[in-house]
Amino acid sequence: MTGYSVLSGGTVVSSTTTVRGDVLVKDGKIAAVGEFGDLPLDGVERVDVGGMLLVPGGVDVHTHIDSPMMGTVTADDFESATIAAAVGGTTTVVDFAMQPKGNGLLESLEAHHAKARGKAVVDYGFHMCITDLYPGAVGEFGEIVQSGVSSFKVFMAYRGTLMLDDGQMFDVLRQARHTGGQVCVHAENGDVIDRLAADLVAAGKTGPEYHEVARPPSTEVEAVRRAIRIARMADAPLYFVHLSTEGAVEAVAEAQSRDWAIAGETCTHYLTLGREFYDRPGFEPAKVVLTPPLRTQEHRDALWRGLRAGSLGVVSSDHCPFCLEEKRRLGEHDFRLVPNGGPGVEHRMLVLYGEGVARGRISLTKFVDLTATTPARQFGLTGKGQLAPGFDADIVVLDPQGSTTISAATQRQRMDYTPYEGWTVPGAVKAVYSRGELICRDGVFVGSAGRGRFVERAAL
Ligand code: DUC
Ligand code: ZN
Ligand code: ZN
Repeated sequence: MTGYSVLSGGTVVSSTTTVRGDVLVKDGKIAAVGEFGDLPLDGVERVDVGGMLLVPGGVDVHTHIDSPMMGTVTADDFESATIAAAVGGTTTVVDFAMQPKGNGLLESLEAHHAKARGKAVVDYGFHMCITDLYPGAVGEFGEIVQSGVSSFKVFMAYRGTLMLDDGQMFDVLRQARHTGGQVCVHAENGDVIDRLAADLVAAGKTGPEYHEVARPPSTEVEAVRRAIRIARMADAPLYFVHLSTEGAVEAVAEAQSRDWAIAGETCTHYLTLGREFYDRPGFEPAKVVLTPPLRTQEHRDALWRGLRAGSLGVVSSDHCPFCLEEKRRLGEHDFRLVPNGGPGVEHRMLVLYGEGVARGRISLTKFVDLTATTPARQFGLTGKGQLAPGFDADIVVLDPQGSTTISAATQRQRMDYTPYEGWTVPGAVKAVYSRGELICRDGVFVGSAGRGRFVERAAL
């Protein structure tokens, strides 16, 4: 027994190349990538992956697992969310550790660690989500970054609960830069949204379909442009989460053309689902009470262009699951109370493969770049996101001839719906390896709870 195993005869995809080859694995790491067919590999366990694509395990840098939000808690715990991630081909998540108002940053972070420990089935990291910048809070940034949590998230919306004002955002940016952390921002003009929403409710427009009306594209674009200016004043890099509009892509591209350290992500649903969802009858639109909301085709086209041009570098899921029944319980009579978010970690890889690669919108190498390589690099996951010697052997065996039908009845995320109900997408995840261990076979999770490790991420 040599401890080696080899996945042989597949097509190995990186963010830049697609080559026929084998992947040699030892002790949970990739030992070599090449053609080993003629070598006498005695005692090496061989797995035939002929006809299959071998891609790096997905890195989803935007999830909210077991997280308090809008008077409730997201529906997945670390076990169910990471099993869902695994069966969908994602082997690392970076989750938002929420600071409940009134609680300290370090104590909130520790509470989130406790939720993940013993439960996560894939590797995970955290961003520190700041909702309450109490005196002395920035003094804790150094310790947080040193503990491997090298990014923070702030909100420009949800005044009174999550939002920081511009001055506080400036403080966070400045101190994050000093401590080697980066800041992620939710960019929407929350005050304008609150007024638009209040007007709608006052006019009796209380249904979930009005969530979209209260959050027009300009509320995102204005906040993106303002946040870029504030980041420049603080001389700090900035990463935009969940961008949804053409104007936001333009603002980010403009900043990048000036060589400013501005990065942006969009999410699977903004690329693949349209605002028409809000025209569905009854309470159905609540399924896509996501923030920001779904947009028109024009915006989707701009997002795809942004991915191809490189101004948007990451596609995340923004997995923030609330069951429809929970949305109804809280917000049936007032859309402002519907918890904002939906499921996505399970289907990010395959929906992007189907809608992106199979439809010719992005190349296979770009798919790998957006789902694994750039998110890992952006967030200091130095051992993840590539099938190259020395990297963790997080490998997805993807059957390009296969197909997958998405349904709430069969999904592993702990949810009573999926916005992709009934979709059949090209591609199937045949096997998933995490640090060399087979954890999924033919869509069935075969790993164990608690095997996932907290990954300390590098500072900037
Ligand atoms: N922002 C997120 O990143 N996720 C869900 C809700 C929100 O406002
Ligand atoms: Zn957000
Ligand atoms: Zn989110």
